[in-house]
Amino acid sequence: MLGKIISFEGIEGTGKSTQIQKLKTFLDTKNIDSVTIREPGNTYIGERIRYLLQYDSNVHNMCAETELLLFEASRAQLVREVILPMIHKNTWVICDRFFDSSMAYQGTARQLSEKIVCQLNHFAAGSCVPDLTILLDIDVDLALQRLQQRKIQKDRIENESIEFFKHVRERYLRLAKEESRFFTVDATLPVETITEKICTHVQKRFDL
Ligand code: Z5A
Repeated sequence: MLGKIISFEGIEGTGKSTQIQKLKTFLDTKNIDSVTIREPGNTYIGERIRYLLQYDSNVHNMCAETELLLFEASRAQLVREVILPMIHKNTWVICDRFFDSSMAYQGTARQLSEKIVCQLNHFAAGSCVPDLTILLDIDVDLALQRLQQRKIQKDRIENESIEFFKHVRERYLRLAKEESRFFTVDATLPVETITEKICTHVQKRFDL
């Protein structure tokens, strides 16, 4: 039997990392082996790409096409080095972002061809499609306020305009309407309420 893939999506500051840890704890109580991973990253190559994409202070002029290809390169490595081996061991994989991020950020907000993003997503992810995608949805201003409170250094993409993140959010909401694998949760609710909604949904969806 193959392990399931559950991805979390949303603009920054929606609480993805917080809820991923809570879902992992819930799966532990059900005796389901799981790992948490993040995109970009989680392999040597992926972490090097993450640094280049987000924190390298020598990067000032990365074009959108390069950005997309770097996210896809990190994804291709992650799928083959981590995700496929894990699901073949019947371990569930909880992903902090997956290919829907490329559609929302590079396809819509960076205005690249959605057809090309879709083709590259398929090329990089191969047969790996999330069994469930949890979209944490929040107003952009509120999410940015949360990030300001966190007071850690902003990365290259976090410095984009509010308009940029509004486009990302709108595309996520459209994806959630188009694809039945999505479950959208109001990310302004208290942490515990969101966890309860997610765990109840996972329990029902996978008959746990
Ligand atoms: N990117 C892309 O462009 N294309 C791609 O294909 C991929 C990614 C894969 C990766 O960011 C960047 O790469 C991201 C998209 C782009 N860029 N941006 N900008 P990352 O991995 O560094 O981080 P992130 O994914 O954007 O998430 P984050 O900033 O770490 O936030 P989060 O994980 O969603 O939230 P959190 O850390 O759990 O919570 C944020 C704060 O809110 C924290 O202080 C919490 O205590 C608080 N919090 C959480 N939940 C609540 C609730 N319910 N109420 C109140 N406060 C809360």
